[in-house]
Amino acid sequence: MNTMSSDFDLVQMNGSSNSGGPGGGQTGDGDGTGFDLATETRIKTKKPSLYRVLLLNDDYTPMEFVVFILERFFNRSREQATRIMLHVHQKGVGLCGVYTYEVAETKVAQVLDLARRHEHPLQCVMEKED
Ligand code: TYC
Repeated sequence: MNTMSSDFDLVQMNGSSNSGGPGGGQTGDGDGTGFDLATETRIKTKKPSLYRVLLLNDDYTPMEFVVFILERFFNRSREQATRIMLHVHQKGVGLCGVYTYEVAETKVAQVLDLARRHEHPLQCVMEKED
């Protein structure tokens, strides 16, 4: 699944008096016909949307398992992982990291898969940043 647009879509702009923008372009009545048939190809760059990956608290998943998850899938140090785990334990929800769509989706799937294989009810979700 891919809902993101590319960072490097090529946009063809046919018509007269295109100007400016990344990549520049060629304009002008080069053939003496009085028509400007310049074609500009510019590189359209767009920042990808970002998604928060969140862990949810529950009463059964062992604290050490949550710390392990944060170390393994979210590249956290033992100290960071412990702090995040305790935050989730106390507040009910906590931030693991912020990623592009497919990376976030993969991390959620990895967490849910490992939790399910260990028969822990740990829940992990992603939400779009504004
Ligand atoms: N509340 C769990 C316990 O007391 C620990 C826990 C922390 C569970 C964070 C899930 O996302 C979680 N064992």
